[in-house]
This record gives sequence, structure tokens and C-alpha cells, in this order.
Amino acid sequence: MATPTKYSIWSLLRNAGSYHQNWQRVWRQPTPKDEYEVIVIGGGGHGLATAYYLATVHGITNVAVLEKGWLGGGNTGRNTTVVRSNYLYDESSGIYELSMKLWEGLSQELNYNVMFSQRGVIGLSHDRHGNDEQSRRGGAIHLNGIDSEILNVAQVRALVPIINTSPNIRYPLFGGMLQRRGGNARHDAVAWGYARGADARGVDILQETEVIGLMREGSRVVGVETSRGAIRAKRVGIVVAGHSGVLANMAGFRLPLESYPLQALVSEPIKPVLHTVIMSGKVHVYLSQSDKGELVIGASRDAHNSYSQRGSFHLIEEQLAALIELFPIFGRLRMMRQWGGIVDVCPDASPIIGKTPIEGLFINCGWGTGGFKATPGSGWVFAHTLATGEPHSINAPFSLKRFSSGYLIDEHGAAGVAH
Ligand code: FAD
Ligand code: PYC
Repeated sequence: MATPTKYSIWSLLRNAGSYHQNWQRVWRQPTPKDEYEVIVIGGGGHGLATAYYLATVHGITNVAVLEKGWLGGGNTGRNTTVVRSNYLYDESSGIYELSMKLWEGLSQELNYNVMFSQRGVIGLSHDRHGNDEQSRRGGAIHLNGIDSEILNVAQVRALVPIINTSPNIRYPLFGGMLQRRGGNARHDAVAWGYARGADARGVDILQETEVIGLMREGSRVVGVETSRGAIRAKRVGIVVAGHSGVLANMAGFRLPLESYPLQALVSEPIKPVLHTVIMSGKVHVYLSQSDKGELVIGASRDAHNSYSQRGSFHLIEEQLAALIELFPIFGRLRMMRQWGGIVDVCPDASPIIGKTPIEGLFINCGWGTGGFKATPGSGWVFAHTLATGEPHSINAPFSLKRFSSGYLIDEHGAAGVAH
């Protein structure tokens, strides 16, 4: 192990004693301008990534990100950080694999450690039917050039020695589907890294600035009303996850999605025992172990619509029962914290990224329980859409129009545990 240097001990003491007073701001706190070329509503990962790629890929820096609370205070800072690109349909492979490729270079791109850890994601199967379904899915994923391996029980056990392989449990283990390039990332670092990169290129990040109305002239959006006054813009992008329906309502149209609470919880920290992400849609639980040693655990969303950032108790009870069945070793582990976020779910469990019925107004929403993994790719294609006024070929299939054309992209199976 490396010995701490004199410099790092001194630096640690100096910073600990300074109460952060002399720390440099990571992004500015600018005063809002009267007008921007582009306004992005929502300072989660997707909104910040959009602003970053507008500046870096399209050279558009006269941009403001408006966030009603603090950066990453929505689902970006509340999710369980599972990253993978093993979706069924070609359209989904396009967007999720673009994201995966961006994840693979993101810390270098942002010069900010987003702690992307490709520790592998295993979706378990518990019967012959589940295994057959995974084999077909794995084949389709392969055809799109994305890694996917079908595992038998012995192969799962080799990767996860603590898993219960007894044939006498309610849903005995049958096998699994592994994406080795999947894993986890540090969620709030993603927001901070994109924010710092965008700010450095001139983007104004305006926290505590709530959008309360949209300004229109005829059929065109010309700006937004905010809690800090009106701000004009040539183009506006809505990226507010669980509040997408609220913003669409302000603009005068309806979205085919519903908002639900989705919760997660973490255990007390323990020594490293779990080196991959495990998901089971059958017994309904998923988990990973964070770098701090806590188990990060989740399961289904609530069945009712709500804007409350909490989840129902019975779901906690059910997911912990499933956890103990799969991992009896965790039977005496204490749970430390629980929280919820509001997820925006479309009928086909795929996002909407593109134009709205209002000219100059674009929307990126409907990521439901699975949008963290898509943060870089979603930002990249939405920046293209805002910069050019037209969708990129990767997000063109995810238009609002698919709900009238019938060209749905049903990814409920890939959304898995949480949907
Ligand atoms: P957010 O981070 O929610 O950002 C939207 C922002 O808009 C918020 O900060 C909000 O304050 C702001 N806003 C809202 N209204 C206004 C307004 N009027 N004016 C200004 N700002 C406004 N996905 C995965 O891929 N893997 C996972 O493991 C995973 N686990 C999850 C676990 C939980 C418990 C939850 C809740 C979600 C999970 N997700 C997961 C889903 C993922 O978190 C989301 O899809 C993703 O973070 C959405 O990012 P975003 O930037 O669009 O939204
Ligand atoms: O989309 O992989 C996912 C996921 C895991 C937990 C919540 N969503």
C-alpha cells in the first residue's frame, strides 16, 4: 500500500480545518441573463449532459440550465447507479450502447472521476422459461454487437460465491445473463462533472430557479417564466423526469406517461463480498455493493401515481424477503437509509426524446426506472436535437409521434426489476 505523503497529510489537515471557506467554486453562480439561445429546464444528469454537449460538440455556449432545487437533487442523486446496455430492440441498442461507449471514456472526457466500475451486471433466471427468454434476448443483443453471456448455475456461483444455490428454496436459481461491461458509477459525480465542464465553457447553471410557466408567441415558445423572472430563449428543452407531465401541462399538451415513486435503500457498510450487480425480476430484488461497503438495494416501483419522494413499506418488506432468500448471509444486516424518487414511465417503457407540438420546444423524458445508464447518450442526442432543431437518427425512433403511429418500442422486459 502506498504511504501517504507529507503533502497529502498537510493538504487534508488544511482543508479539514478550513470549513471549505477557501475552496474554489466548481461552477459559478451567475445572474440570469434576459435571453439565451437555449434554455434547458432541469439540472439532473440528463439536462447537464445536454448543456455540456451543446457547448462541446455544437459550440453553443449561450445556454442556461434552470434547476428548481440543487444539481442532481432529483433522480440523478437518488438512483442505484446500474449501468448496462443490454436492451432488446435495435432502437434501444442504439441509444444505450452510445451511452455505454460514452461512459467508457467519461472520466477522461470530463477530467472528473465518475467512478465508472465495469464490474458486470447479472440478471438471474429461476426457471426454464426465464432461461429460454434470456437466451433469445442475449442472441438479439449479440446481433447488435453488444456483449451478453448466458450463464448456468455453476458460472453464476463462480462470480457470486455467496448466492444461495439450494434447489429447495421458493425460486431456485436456474442461471443468468451477464453483461460484463455493465456496472455502476458514482451518480452525483456525473452531475457535478457535466456541470463543471459546461460551466467552464460559459453555460449558466441557475439553481433555485423554478420554471413556473412557458412564454409563447403564436405557435412558438419564446422563453420561460421562472421564480426569478422571465427569461427569453430561441429554443427550450424540458428534461425534468418525474415532473415532465407538469411541464407539458404548462405548455398546453399532454404526455403519454405516468409518474410513480421508486424507492431504494442501503445497508450498513460491510467488507467487500459482492463484486457484480445482481438483479432478479422473478423474486424482485436487485443489489450491488458500493465502494463504501454498503449494499444498495431496490425493487419495484409503487403501483400508484404520486409525486411523493418515498415508497411503500410493503415493497421494502417484500424486497428484503427476496434478498434473504437469495443471500441468507445478509440475514442479520441492518438497513441504514431509505429514500424515493419520482419516475416518469411511458406505456412501452422507452423514453421520448424529440419535438413537442410547440415550435422551438423539445422534450427528453420517460426514462422511467432506467435512465441513469443513459445519461451521456441522452444528453448527446438531445444536444444534437436542440442544436439542429431535428432529432439525430439515434433518437428519431423515440418521438412522441410513435404513440399515434403505433411504432412502440416495448422494453418492459429489459427494464426488468423496477418497472
Ligand atoms: P432528474 O435527475 O430527476 O433531473 C430532473 C431535474 O428537473 C430535477 O433536479 C428537478 O428538480 C428539476 N425540475 C423539475 N421540475 C422543474 C421545474 N419546474 N423547474 C426547474 N427544474 C425542475 N436508472 C438506471 O439506469 N439505473 C438504476 O440503477 C436506476 N435506479 C433507480 C433507482 C431509484 C430509486 C430511482 C428513483 C431511479 C432509478 N433510475 C435508475 C432512474 C434514473 O434515476 C432516472 O431515469 C434518471 O436519473 C433521470 O435523470 P434526469 O436527469 O432526467 O432526472
Ligand atoms: O435500469 O438497470 C436498471 C435499473 C436497475 C435498478 C433500477 N433500474
